[in-house]
Amino acid sequence: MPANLPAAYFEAEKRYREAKTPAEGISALEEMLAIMPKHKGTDKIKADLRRRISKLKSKQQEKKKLGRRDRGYKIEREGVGQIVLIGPPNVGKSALVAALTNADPLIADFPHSTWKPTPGMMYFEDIQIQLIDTPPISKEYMEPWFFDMARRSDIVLILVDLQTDPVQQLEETVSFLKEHRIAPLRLAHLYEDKANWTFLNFLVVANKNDEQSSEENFEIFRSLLEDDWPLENVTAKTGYNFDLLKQALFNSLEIIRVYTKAPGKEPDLTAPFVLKRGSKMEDLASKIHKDFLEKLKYARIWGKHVYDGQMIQRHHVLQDGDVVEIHL
Ligand SMILES: Nc1nc2c(ncn2[C@@H]2O[C@H](COP(=O)(O)OP(=O)(O)OP(=O)(O)O)[C@@H](O)[C@H]2O)c(=O)[nH]1
Ligand SMILES: [Mg+2]
Repeated sequence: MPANLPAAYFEAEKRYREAKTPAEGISALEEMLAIMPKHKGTDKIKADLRRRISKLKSKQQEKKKLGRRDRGYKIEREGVGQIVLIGPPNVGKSALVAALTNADPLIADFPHSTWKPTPGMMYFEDIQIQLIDTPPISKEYMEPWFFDMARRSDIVLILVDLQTDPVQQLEETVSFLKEHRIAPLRLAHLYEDKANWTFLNFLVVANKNDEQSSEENFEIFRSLLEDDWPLENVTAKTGYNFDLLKQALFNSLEIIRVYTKAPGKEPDLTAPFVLKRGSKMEDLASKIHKDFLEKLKYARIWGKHVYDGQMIQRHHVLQDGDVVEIHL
């Protein structure tokens, strides 16, 4: 305990010890948290205070049953997709978000260091994807916003730690999400009553692949999984396999990038139009301008699955990387 704490801290602590209701305890703990000076030496104590607050809040919630919903944090969408990182404590969620994006969440060698969501933007080639760092899952208490945030996202990235017990961590996280009616899209057919469920793309990522035997560990992890999960492995600390992870996230978003050009000019390759996979020429036209859809006569296209300058009609399905010249 740092020695330079003001008297008010000890008064709050006394109130905490003498609290008769969870509400009194929470208010005292929150005061202690607010008084605690901000420096590295107090991070652990603050995490411990937050854990105690969580515990009391879970008690309080049991009492209230379903009280009014705390809207909590709502993170504005930015970029072409939103990915929420979910997992047990200390697996490296904050480290991964810090390494892949411009965000700077606290990374710490003790569990429960994160207690609020932190968004950051990750570049993938010429587009940006939003990643959100979240607090660890906990059976005791989760803030209600956590699940709303997960449901609103495009992809759930489940992070596990290859150096501890990744199989158990994955099982726990999946069953935790299931308890809150969030399940993988590819298994949706197994659910009879789909009405109250949210089905999302899941990607499982094994972090801390930086031990000597880690490739082997990863193969063992893969072989131990009962289900055929989409899997990647990375090392947040070194950036190992980040390219593969970014590509996998882009693929899971199921989007394509299409570039436009004016006749006789070079294409503008700096600002792609982003469309859902399977989109047609007419979808691009209406995205550019509402009048274009009506006026569209034909287009010429350059890309992997066409010959250069091929003429296409409005029902032509576009591919990632296509360059299109629109004729009105
Ligand atoms: N060896 C190794 N350690 C890592 C790696 N990534 C993160 N760590 C360490 O793991 C610990 C936990 O990292 P965090 O990013 O704080 O983990 P977290 O999942 O955000 O933890 P909570 O917020 O408590 O849930 C820290 O000591 C990190 O330095 C990695 O790739 N390799
Ligand atoms: Mg964290």
